[in-house]
Amino acid sequence: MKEAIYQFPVHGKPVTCEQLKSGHINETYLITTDCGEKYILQWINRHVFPNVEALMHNMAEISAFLQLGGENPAMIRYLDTRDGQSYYNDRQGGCWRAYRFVDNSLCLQRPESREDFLECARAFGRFQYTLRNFPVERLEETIIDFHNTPERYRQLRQAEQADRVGRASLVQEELRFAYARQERGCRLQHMRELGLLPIRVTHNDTKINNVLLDQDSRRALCVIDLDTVMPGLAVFDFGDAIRFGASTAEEDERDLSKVSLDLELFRVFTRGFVEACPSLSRSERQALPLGAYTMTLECGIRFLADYLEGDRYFSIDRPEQNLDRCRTQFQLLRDMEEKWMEMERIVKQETGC
Ligand code: GN1
Ligand code: MG
Repeated sequence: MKEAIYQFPVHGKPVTCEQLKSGHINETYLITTDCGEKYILQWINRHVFPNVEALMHNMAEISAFLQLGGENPAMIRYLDTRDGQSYYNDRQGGCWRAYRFVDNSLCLQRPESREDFLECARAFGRFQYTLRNFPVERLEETIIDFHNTPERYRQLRQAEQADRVGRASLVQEELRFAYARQERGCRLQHMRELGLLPIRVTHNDTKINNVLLDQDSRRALCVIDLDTVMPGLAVFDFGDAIRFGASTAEEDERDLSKVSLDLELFRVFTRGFVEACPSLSRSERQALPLGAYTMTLECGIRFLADYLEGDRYFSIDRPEQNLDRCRTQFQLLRDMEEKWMEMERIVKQETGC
C-alpha cells in the first residue's frame, strides 16, 4: 500500500490508512496525509477484472464525452501516476489506482431516510440520462455476460455439477428455488435479444453505497464505482438498486423474517429514477418491476454459485456468508412475488405507463 500510494502525486506525506469496508471485490483505503489531504486508494481485483485497461478506457471515454457536452460529469477523477499511467502495477501483480477524496461526502450502506433513497435514485437516473447519447459501442465489456441471467444459470449448474468443495448436498432447497424460477428470471435477457428493450450505457452495480451524498445537504454529489459501466438495460440499474436499497435487511442477514421489500422505498426510488431519466421508453418503464425481480434472483444465483465454488469471487468475513447472502436474495424475491401486483401498480402510478 505504501509503495502504491507513493506512485501518485499526493500532497504531503501519507500518515494514516484506514480500510473502508463496502465492496465485495476490490479493496478500498482512505489515506490521510500530514497536510490534511485525503485520498482514496484502491486495489483492483484482477481475478474479477483481468482487463484493467478496458475499465480505465471506459472511464476515460465517458469523462471525455461528458466534458465535450459541457455536462457536469459528477464523476470522480482518477489521478495519473507520477509517470503518467492511469493505474499502478505493483511487483506482486497487484493493480492500484487513486483519487482525491470528495470533500464533505458521505457513503451510506442503507438509506437513513426516504429522501436519501430518492437522492440516490436521482443520481443513478441522471447518470443514465446524461449518457443517453453516448455511443455504447465505444465501451468495452469489462465483465462479459455480467447481467446475462441465462448464462448465470449455466454457471450455477456447472458449479453444482463440479461440486468442488462438497457443498451441493447442503443447498438442494436453494437450487430447487432457483431452477423453479428460471423461465421468469431469463425473460429480460430474451427481451434484450429480441430487441424489445434498448441497449443503454448502464452502471450495473447500483448499490446505494455507490453514490456519494453531501454530508450537510444530503444531496447526491456523484456516482462512484464505474468498473462495471457497460452496455446494458436501463432496468438493470433500477433493479439492482431496489434489490439492495429497498430491502428491509442487510444483504447477509441471517434472520430471514427481517427480509422484505419496503414498498414505500420502492415507490420513492421509482419516482426519482424516472424523473431524472425522462428518456426511458414506455417498454422500459413497464419492465421496471421485472428488473427488480431479475436482479434479485440473479444476485442470489451468483452468491449460491460462489458458495458452491468455495467462495472464490465475493469476499467473505465468515464461512457461510455467501449462502446467507443467497438466502436473503431469495427471501426478498419471495416477498416480491407476493407484492407483485402492488409493485406493478406503483410503477403505473409513478410513471404513467
Ligand atoms: C459486487 O464489490 P461490490 O460490492 O461493489 C458485485 C456486484 C454485486 C454485489 C453484491 C464486479 O459489488 O455485481 O451485485 O457485489 N460486483 C462485481 O453486493 O461482481
Ligand atoms: Mg462495485
